[in-house]
Amino acid sequence: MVGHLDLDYFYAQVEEARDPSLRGLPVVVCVYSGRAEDSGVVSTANYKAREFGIRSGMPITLAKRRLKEVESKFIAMRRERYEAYSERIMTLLKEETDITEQTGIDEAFFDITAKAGNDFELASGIASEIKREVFQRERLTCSIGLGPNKIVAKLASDFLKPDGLTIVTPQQVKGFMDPLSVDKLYGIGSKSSALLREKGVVTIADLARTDLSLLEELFGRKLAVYIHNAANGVNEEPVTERGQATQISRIITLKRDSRNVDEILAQLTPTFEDLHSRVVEKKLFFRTVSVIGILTDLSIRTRTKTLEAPTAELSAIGGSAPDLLLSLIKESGELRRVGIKVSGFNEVKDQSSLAEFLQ
Ligand code: DGT
Ligand code: CA
Repeated sequence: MVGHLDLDYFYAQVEEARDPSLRGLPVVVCVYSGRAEDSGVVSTANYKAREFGIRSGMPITLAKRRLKEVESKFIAMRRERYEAYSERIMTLLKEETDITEQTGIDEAFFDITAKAGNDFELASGIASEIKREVFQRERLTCSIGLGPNKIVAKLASDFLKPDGLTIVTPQQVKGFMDPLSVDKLYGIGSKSSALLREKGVVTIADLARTDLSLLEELFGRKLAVYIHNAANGVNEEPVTERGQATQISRIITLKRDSRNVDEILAQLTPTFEDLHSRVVEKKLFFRTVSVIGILTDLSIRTRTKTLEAPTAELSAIGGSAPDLLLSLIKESGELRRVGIKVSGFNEVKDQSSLAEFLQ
């Protein structure tokens, strides 16, 4: 018994929850690049704004043009705020389900086989309860899909949005999946679906009927088998709890392309504290510090330093960055974006007992 939860128009909905005066207006959350006024892209938009054709990834200038005639609200993305909501909701989900596998900032699979067995009515009650709790605690709506496996659950959460609850029993799987377009299937991106369309494969029903040999030609053996099974509603992949983060990073876009160390450091340094506070929050010790450079041709360069011992000190980040950046720039052209990353984590296991001891 697998579920998939996806928060509705997540970043924009968080902004609405914090500021009720936004309700009813088109709300657009933007990632401003800082280069020129209004340069950057739309991160997401609420459903009112989507009625005007606003989409994730669209240039902010275009979104503003489309909303020129109506009262609307453009807000700069506040990632930390959304992460805090996400963490609380994922914790809630862990309390309500047997296994939770977070797959993005606003989505997760969950398994409730131990709680509900094969009883879809019981499972639907649990899903309604999760929706109610999320709304009561955070004032946010989400959409949930329930099915016999991950493939079906994911399709189901996407089927009815916002605030949806879609239940697909094993008997209903085929009828539910058949008419859907292949690009809805988890693991099929726009490139793969374009390839399939060329072969006349448009719906999942078409895909389910397609010869495995043709799929192998297009995608190779391994992916072909996965896709063939998925299209037939078959997927055995278990919901598995994910481990700790393996790296934490911050990346910024420079005000202008540059290979001047001082100029770049001046813009990168303010991100160190933010990065460091994430490390502290997650109670991690890091062993490596990296500087990442994204060049004007969008190629990526990295320089990494391994520390003598794991640490959680801010000074280890600030102390390593200049040399790493210098060495990176020596062998590269102008940077467009630059980032800082820590990894090689050791969890601090006894934090609470240590805190008690110190008291
Ligand atoms: P939904 O699920 O269709 O109701 O709408 P969202 O906004 O929750 O969309 P989703 O689930 O694909 O993405 C979750 C969040 O991730 C979204 O609120 C903002 C962010 N995001 C999604 N796509 C993009 C993108 O293309 N660029 C940026 N910067 N952020 C994105
Ligand atoms: Ca979402």
